[in-house]
Amino acid sequence: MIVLYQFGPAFGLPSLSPFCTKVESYLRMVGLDHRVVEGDARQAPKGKLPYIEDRGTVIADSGFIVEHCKLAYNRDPDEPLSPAQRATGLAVRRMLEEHFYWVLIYARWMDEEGWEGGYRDAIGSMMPAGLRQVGPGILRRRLRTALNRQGLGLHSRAEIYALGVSDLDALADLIGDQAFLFGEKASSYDATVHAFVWHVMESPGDNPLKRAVARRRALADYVERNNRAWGFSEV
Ligand SMILES: N[C@@H](CCC(=O)N[C@@H](CS)C(=O)NCC(=O)O)C(=O)O
Repeated sequence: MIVLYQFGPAFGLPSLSPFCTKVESYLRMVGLDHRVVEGDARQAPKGKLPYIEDRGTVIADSGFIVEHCKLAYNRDPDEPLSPAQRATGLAVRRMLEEHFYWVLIYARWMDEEGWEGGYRDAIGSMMPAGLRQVGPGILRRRLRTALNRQGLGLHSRAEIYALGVSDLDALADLIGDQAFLFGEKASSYDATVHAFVWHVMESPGDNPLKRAVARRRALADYVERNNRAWGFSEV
């Protein structure tokens, strides 16, 4: 059985990390048996979660995990997609994982609304008792440096959120009134979209991203539909 190592649950989400939620969504979508274990990024092969262990093989990175499962178990929900749909799916995935992710980092770690609103405590609760007081602040400083080096952190609060809201608006326009990103059947790209939008909805505090999801009803409906379809309602 596949063992999925991920960050623990928080705010009603199955994991604090959208990449971990993405993998769990995919595994549920394609009906692959798996066991979820709380992992430690310091022990992870690439220093990040998620990673999986599958019959003695360890695979790190959500994208490589999905590719492995598609091949090893012949569970490729993207098979019916046209080349143009796959190209769109990949572009959407990259937008969320390589750009929007940093906006989410800002909302959770840098914006006082998210940090004081519950994120600091959520991070602290996952640390050993002796580190709970100082640990979150140390990680916050490291992430501020990372965010500045990536470039997003150099913008103003209003600019960062405007960039994120334009990603969410693009998603809402793409989904429209469809059940999933490409119609009536879910694809692996839905695992990413579902995870990131769900993580916005359940982030602590108030911010323009949450307001954008509330304004674009298609997004909230999409998440609720996916949660039901993949049995997340009882998380
Ligand atoms: N490209 C990776 C990204 C995974 C990732 O960024 N994980 C973060 C949590 S959201 C992590 O483990 N961070 C711990 C660290 O950097 O120390 C994937 O798709 O799995």
